[in-house]
Amino acid sequence: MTRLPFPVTLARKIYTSMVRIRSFEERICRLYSQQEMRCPVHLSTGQEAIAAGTLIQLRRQDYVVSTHRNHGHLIAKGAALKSMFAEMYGRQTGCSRGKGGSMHMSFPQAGIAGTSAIVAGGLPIAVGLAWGSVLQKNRRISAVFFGDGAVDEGTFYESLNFASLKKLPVVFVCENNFYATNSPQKARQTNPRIHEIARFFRIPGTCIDGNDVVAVYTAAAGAIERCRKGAGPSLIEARTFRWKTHVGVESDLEKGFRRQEEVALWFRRCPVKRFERYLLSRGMVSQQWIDTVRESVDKEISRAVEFARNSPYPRPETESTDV
Ligand SMILES: Cc1ncc(C[n+]2csc(CCOP(=O)(O)OP(=O)(O)O)c2C)c(N)n1
Ligand SMILES: [Mg+2]
Repeated sequence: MTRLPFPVTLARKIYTSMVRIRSFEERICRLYSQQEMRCPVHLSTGQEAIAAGTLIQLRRQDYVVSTHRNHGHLIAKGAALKSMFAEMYGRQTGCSRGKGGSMHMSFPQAGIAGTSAIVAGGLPIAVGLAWGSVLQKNRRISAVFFGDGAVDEGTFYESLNFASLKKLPVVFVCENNFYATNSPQKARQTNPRIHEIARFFRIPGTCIDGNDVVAVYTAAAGAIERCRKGAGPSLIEARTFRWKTHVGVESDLEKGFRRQEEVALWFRRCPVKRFERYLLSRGMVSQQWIDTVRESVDKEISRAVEFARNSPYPRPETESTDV
């Protein structure tokens, strides 16, 4: 891993953010079979470094737009775990009043304008928000996360073009996990180097190891700085891998879409463990500190689940409000 470009206090915050994302989704896996969470779930397990390394650097009022695989982005940007769990459980106290479920979470108090399950649907929304910021001179920037599947859609190119043309403050973050559902990138795209596409629109594009949170932080810092000084958008291609099946809490190995060796290789590159080893080996944290973080996150999640389960369902007469 690259050298830390930030103080240890920040490293600890980033590590904690990654653990909160990982633990949130591990808890979903444990509870999902009870059939109380009835929405489909797309887990970001294995991809935590991208959300944590980028979003720790945004201000609360800055915008984030996300996808069907959104839990990490919400958590890293500051959404409350209890209102996220309540949303998963379809309760009135959920961040989308229990009417969105996992794929349609929003948390405007922390700049999370919305999440779209339409592949590439978030890109023009983020560009529109950024344009609004420029027109209103409110200095809010937008970060938009999307998968390699979004690059198959025309609106990806339109969004890059318009953002570049108007020099909009947008950070485009492509989480290239090499698959869109079960379709490998090489079966869909002529050029697998997504970051190169940005150059045709005169946007700087970089490719990084998305499982190295320090590399993510550094690339995002450059992109955010460009936005803040009015120099326009950037695109980051962060290469990573999802550990679970496309949708649901199981692994998909038995289905044969991905090879055992490929998945095993990425398990060894676990972003959380990697950063943990990095911090421990340099004496930046102690094992005791790690254990305390994990325990307190675990308790926080238990409280959030309790809150969700004890919350009421939305009343039938509110069916068409908030939508
Ligand atoms: C416009 C559109 N087409 C198809 C789908 C069905 N669909 C849902 S997720 C997905 C794959 C997305 O892959 P990617 O963008 O790489 O994100 P990942 O799931 O890998 O995080 C598809 C095809 C959709 N939701 N929207
Ligand atoms: Mg993908």
